[in-house]
Amino acid sequence: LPLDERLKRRIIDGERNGLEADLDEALQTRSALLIINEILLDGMKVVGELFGSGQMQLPFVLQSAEVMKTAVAYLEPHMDKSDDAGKGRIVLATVRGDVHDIGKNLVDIILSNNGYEVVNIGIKQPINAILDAAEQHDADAIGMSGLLVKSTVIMKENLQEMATRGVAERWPVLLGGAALTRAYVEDDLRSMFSGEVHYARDAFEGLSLMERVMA
Ligand code: B1M
Repeated sequence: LPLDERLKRRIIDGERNGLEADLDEALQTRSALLIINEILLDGMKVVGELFGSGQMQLPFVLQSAEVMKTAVAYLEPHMDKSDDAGKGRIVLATVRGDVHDIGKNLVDIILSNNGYEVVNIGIKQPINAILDAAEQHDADAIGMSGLLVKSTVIMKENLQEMATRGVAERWPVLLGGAALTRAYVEDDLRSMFSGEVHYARDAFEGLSLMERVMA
């Protein structure tokens, strides 16, 4: 198989033997970010489709996710880092009941490499923990990730809870994850939330939104 196909296959098959050698080869012609965006994420997309259509069982999805994480960790030192630092601080979490963290961790990497301080508090985080961390670290923004349809409802509840506590205007909120849509965030959620809430389609939009809310 050609290199790109081979790498994509490694994600789909959850096969990590020889992964590093293939990544090294890919790095000779492309940046680490391009490899992630154009090849590896394509593989994860196929995994999602196979799982969604019942052609792949959960333990194999987990294996694919592990190979994806290994690949991202391997590529991370090869990514461009800006010299700026201290551009702002964001608390990042996957919401309550949701374990998906590959996307959230990519957002962490992209923001960290571009001068932001990221307090990544992990998966399955209830709103209490998110707000406590934002308070404790004197965050400039809050980022919530969630991939399940259920998580989009939880995000709405989280915004309601922020309003109830009187902190809706205290932190701009960035939302991302596969089950969200721009319309849901920018129409439904914005109409019920007095603070700032933004939708990020991917980690790069997360970065440009962070640039915007910090401006
Ligand atoms: Co799960 N899973 N999963 N899963 N899984 C999905 C999400 C699903 C769509 C698969 C499917 O059916 N086709 C489906 C959800 C369906 C729904 O809700 N309607 C699903 C399901 C059902 C489940 C379980 C319930 C399965 C079960 O137990 N029966 C279970 C849920 C457990 C739980 O959360 N309570 C489950 C478990 C798992 C694994 C553990 C096996 C594994 C996760 C491993 C891990 O993350 N550590 C897993 C995986 C890998 C997936 C798929 C295949 C791939 C997700 C992924 O990592 N994508 C996924 C299929 C899919 O998404 N279509 C699926 C790559 C990643 C980079 O993309 O996270 O979307 P993503 O991030 C993107 C953007 O969304 C954005 O930036 C990233 C790209 O730049 N982004 C942000 C994300 N967060 C952001 C935050 C921001 C800004 C941008 O600012 C704050």
